[in-house]
Amino acid sequence: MTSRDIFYFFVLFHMLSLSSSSLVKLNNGGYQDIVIAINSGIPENPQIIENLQVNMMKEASSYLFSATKNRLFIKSVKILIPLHWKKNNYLKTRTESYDKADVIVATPHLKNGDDPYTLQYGQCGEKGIYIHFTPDFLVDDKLLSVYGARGRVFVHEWAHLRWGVFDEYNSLSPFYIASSGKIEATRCPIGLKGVYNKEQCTGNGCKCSENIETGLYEDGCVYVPEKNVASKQSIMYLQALPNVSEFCDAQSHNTEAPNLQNRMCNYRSTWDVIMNSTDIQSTPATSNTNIPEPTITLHQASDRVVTLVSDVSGSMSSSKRDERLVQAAEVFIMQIIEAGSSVGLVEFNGAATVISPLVQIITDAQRQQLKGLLVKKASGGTNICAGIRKGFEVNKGTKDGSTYGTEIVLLSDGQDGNFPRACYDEIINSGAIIHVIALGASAASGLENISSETGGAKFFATDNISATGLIDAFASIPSRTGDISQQTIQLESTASTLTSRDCLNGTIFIDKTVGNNTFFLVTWQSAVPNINLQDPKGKVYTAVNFKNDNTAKSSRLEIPGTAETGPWHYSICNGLSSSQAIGIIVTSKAANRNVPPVVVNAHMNQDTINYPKPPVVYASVSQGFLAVINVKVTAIIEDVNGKTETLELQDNGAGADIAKNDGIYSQYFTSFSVNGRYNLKVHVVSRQKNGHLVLPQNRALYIPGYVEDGVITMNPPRPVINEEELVVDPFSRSASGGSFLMSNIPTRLPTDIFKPDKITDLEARIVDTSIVLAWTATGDELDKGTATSYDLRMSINHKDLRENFAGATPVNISSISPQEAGNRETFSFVPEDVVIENGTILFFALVAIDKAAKTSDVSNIAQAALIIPSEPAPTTEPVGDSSDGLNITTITVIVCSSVIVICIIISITTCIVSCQRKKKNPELRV
Ligand SMILES: [Ca+2]
Ligand SMILES: [Ca+2]
Repeated sequence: MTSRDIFYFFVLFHMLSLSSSSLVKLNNGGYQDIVIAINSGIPENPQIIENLQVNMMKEASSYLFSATKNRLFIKSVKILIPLHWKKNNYLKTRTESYDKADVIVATPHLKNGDDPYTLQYGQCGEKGIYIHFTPDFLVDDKLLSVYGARGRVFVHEWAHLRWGVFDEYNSLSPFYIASSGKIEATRCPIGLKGVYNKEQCTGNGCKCSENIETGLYEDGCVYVPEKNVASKQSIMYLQALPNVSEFCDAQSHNTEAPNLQNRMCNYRSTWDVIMNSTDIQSTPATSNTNIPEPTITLHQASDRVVTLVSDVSGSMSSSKRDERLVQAAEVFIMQIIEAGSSVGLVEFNGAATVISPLVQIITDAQRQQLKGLLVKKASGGTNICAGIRKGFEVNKGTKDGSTYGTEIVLLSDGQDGNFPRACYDEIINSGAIIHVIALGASAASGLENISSETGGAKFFATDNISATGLIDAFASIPSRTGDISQQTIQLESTASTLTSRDCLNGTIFIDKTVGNNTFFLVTWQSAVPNINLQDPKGKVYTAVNFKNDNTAKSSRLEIPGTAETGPWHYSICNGLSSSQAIGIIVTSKAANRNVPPVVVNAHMNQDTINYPKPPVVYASVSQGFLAVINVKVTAIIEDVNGKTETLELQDNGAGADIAKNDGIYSQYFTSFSVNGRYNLKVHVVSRQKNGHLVLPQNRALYIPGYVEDGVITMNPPRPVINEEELVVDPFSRSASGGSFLMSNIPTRLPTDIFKPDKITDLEARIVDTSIVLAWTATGDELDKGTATSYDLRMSINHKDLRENFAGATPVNISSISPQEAGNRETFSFVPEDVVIENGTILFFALVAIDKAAKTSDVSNIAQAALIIPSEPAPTTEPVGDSSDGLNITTITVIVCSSVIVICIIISITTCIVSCQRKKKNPELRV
């Protein structure tokens, strides 16, 4: 191995440890550089910093150490202070930023409670995106009895974020019928004691009754835990109880509870999943329990400093790259970069040149000044390190002369054998963030690594001139401040090569969350096209209202003030006798500082995907910290040759999508054919008022109250959000999801690559003498296409079916042929050799088989139960006023009077559907 090989080995190794966007490192059991960022919208409050430092992180470290059985602790934490908080000799930020922080502290825009939660939508064992705490959670001590001590809550959330485990409670499915026939609260371990009580009640009105239709406790009934239980488990259920200090393990795990942990992790315990994480696997337990206290440092960003470092080497003249660069850089300067930022310009080929030192954007004049310096050019070789060094030089033109926390936007189309080797150390030591845009098929391979190492974003634009990839990249460079009101939001981005007289027509919806600084930009190749743009009130704008720019080859209209809300129709026609590529890009900003705009963020499950691991596309649509559901999300994936694939992303809880109605829209991408870079772009459109806001999932449990020495003390009930505030106006959004790399794809792909994806939403019920089953069809290739057949099995024992599917009783299901993936399947049959009678509990699971005889993993297990209660009149045991009133057994054996058919489905999805039917919007209750 040469020294160069060793270097690249090092770089590669370093990269692999940084597959998520987090910059956290694990070193001898200590987590280093956990980033906690405070949102810029929060008024200055030293108590937040104090409580993070003194009470949360120190407590979290020792709790974490004991929870991981003397392995892991917190070594160092960086707290990022908002720019507008007064200067206090805080350290300068380097590559840390709000948008890449592990933990964010921010206020929810609707007063919807203070539930801490983790944004997590990967598979079992995969890392989450971030943890969210509200300022009230951090400073209001009254909330300690609702969520438990802050350090403990941190560890609960850290387990979601870092090890990909899920909650053991389920606010949508709080009760279930156990194999024993008893009603149980969804929890782990099952032995954890408590009582069933109404949340809002007084005196005798607190008794819980059973719902005659479901056989479970009625709405408003909650499980109130006993405070001083001996059990040490479980942190993913009730970390707030004083003695709880461990995760549920294989012995104590409750496999029957209808929670996300069981569904996502195939009925494994949380500790089992955590034990298999690389964090635990790489860290032996220690006998030395004397762990150091975490080092906590405070950092504050300065005003934004960005230098655009553009490649002008000879190859930039091919495929009009130089022209398209000027066009896209102009959009960045005129529309994207926020006022107050300082911008510099550098060009490089074999050597680098400063085109402009830093200019602070105050008015439009500075934007015009910078724009005037953009000229298309292309000659010479490619020396990326020279460009970056020159960029650092420009960025040093700040007050303190440091590159820490400054940014470089690096665009290159060329190969450079010396990159990043020749400047790797300088880049890492600079403390600067480097965003990269790779252009064309032969851009240097090391670009993305540099972006990941420095916390930057990465994009790829092809040479397809009728695509908007390059502008999308510039438009999607994140504003790192967390000040969403200043962030440019793309509403539309589309382009096409139009023949003579051909038109690009469409409608975009401007909703009330956006509308300031709205720009309509029309790009063209040869001549200004005929433009007709009509606002919602019928006002028409034509090409004469647009400012035309012959250098950037674009026409721009800025709408003064706040743009009219509603549909804007456009028709852009090529008036030439020859073809030309024409595009339209619409950007806007928040209409109101205090109302966060609806945004979409898209990305792949990994930056580098090694065949045959299936790539997954994710798009999260949200407003503030609420998820937006029921909207249409389309992903467009473009390969290195410009070939595109369009996918409708789903929020249906089937296939790649782990949870229904959580505002995370997902889909597998299976139609790849070549290795190399791909780019991802998403469009979101909601044409009617179908869009709806819901609370995020994976929230820490809001503990309704406690039982202590036989006395029930309830916490205040959660606030309820006004339904009207949750309706989302029609809107349009567009965003780049960055680039990803596919590798190891063989030249000759097999005709069948993937097995059908696991079915995760099987449900079963008993209707008279029949069993009725329903599930979402999976596909031949994961969740694509049509499987060939199903194999359905039943058992009277959950464990037997789970552990030995092949040995369970087969059910003849040959009468149905699978439908195309995504469709709802139903199947009913009368079981032979089983008499359906009072007390019958049956379990079902199935697999799908494809054309190549590949078999899916075994589905979730669905339960069908028939309980015919014999006791008349519904009653419940009074709680707290009898000596054994706290014994759950005495409560759960009491059943309601009429004959009921009970259907319990061990699937979150089903509950969401049924709960919504029962209650108009259960997610509103927080
Ligand atoms: Ca989803
Ligand atoms: Ca297949």
